[in-house]
Amino acid sequence: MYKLIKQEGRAKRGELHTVHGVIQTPVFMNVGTAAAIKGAVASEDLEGIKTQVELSNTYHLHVRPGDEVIKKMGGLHKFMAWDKPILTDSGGFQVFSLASLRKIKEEGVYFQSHIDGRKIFMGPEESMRIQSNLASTIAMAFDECPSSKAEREYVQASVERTTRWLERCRAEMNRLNEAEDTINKKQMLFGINQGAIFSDIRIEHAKILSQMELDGYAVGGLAVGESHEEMYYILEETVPYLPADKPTYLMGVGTPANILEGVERGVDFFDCVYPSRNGRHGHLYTNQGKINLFNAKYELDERPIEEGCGCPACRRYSRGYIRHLLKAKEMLGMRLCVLHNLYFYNTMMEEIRDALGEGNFAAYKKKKLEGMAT
Ligand code: PRF
Ligand code: ZN
Repeated sequence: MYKLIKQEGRAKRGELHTVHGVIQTPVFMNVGTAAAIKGAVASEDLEGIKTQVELSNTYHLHVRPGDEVIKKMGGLHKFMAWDKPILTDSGGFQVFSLASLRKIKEEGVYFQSHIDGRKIFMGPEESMRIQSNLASTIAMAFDECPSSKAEREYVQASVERTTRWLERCRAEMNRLNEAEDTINKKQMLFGINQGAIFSDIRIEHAKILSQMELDGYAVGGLAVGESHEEMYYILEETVPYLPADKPTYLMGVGTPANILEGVERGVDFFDCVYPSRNGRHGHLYTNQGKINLFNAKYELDERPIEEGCGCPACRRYSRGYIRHLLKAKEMLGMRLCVLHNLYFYNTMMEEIRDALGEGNFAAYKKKKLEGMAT
C-alpha cells in the first residue's frame, strides 16, 4: 500500500508499506545484482548506511546459483540475511544488455548465458516464477527495453508486446501468490512504461498501464544513450499519466543531479550502479562535487573524504590512508569508498524527504546542485 504524504509541484513524499517493512520515498535502492553489493559490502553494513531497499537481478540469480537453490535456502531475504525490502528486476533488461545471441519472440526471449553459454529461454511466466522463487518484496514485469535509437515502428510494436507480456506477468503473479509453496504470497508487481523517446507512445502506454491496478509503475528505457534533456522531457510528458497514488520508479538512474530532476518530475524510486561502481574506482561523491582519490594531491591529506560525513569511512579514516589502500589494491579501500558513496546517496534521499516534508524541495534542490557544481 502506497501512502502519498505530501506533494510539492509534481514531487512526492510518500511511504510504501510492504511485508518487509515501510519504505520512505523518495528512495534510492542499493544495487546488489547477484545478491551482493559489489565492494565487499555485507548486509549488516547496509544497516549503518541508511539503506532501505536492496535490488537484485532475476537474470543473474537464475544463471547462478539458480533460483531453485535460493528457494530451497528459504528465499533471497534469508539467503542474504537481509530482512528489509528487496526489489528484483525482471531479467528483460539484463538479457538485452548482457546475454548474446538473443532472439525475441512473442513468447519471450531466447538467449545464451553470459556465464557458461548455456541456452536459456525467459518469458513473462518464467520471470515471474523466478522472482517468486527468490521471494523478493517487489517483482518487476518482464519487458523489452528498445534502444533509444530504435525506429518508431519497432518501438510501437515492442511496446505493444511489452503490454501483452505485462498481462501474462500479472496472471502468473496472481496464480503464484496463491500457490501453496510460495514463500512471499504478498509479492508486489510493478509494471514498466516503455516507448524510447517517442512521447506519444509513452503517454499511450502510461494510460494503458494506469488502468491495470498494479502496485507501482516504472519508467524504463531511459538512461540508455539519450541526452539528459530528452530524459527529463520524457519524464515531464509521461509521469503525469501514471497514477500519483502509486509509486513511480525510474529504472537505472542515475547521478545525484538526475535524481533531483527525477524527484521534481514525480519519481519515488531510483537505482543505479554509479555509487558502487565509482566507489570501486576511487571516485567519491561530496557536496562539493566528485573527487578522485587517486589524485596525488590527496597523498598527505589527513581530512576525511567529506568533513562532517557520518559514514563508516569518514568517521575514522583519512583521505591519505584510503588513497594508499586503493593504490595498494587492498579490498578495504574499495569497501570504504563504496560505503561512503552509498551513504552519500542515501543521505541525499533523506534530505530530499525532509525538504519535501517542509515544503522546501525547490530551494534544497537548487542549493544541492550549486554546491556539487563547484
Ligand atoms: N527495463 C528493466 N530494467 C531496467 C531498465 C528497463 O528499461 C533500465 C533502463 N534504464 C534499467 N533497468 N526491466
Ligand atoms: Zn563518508
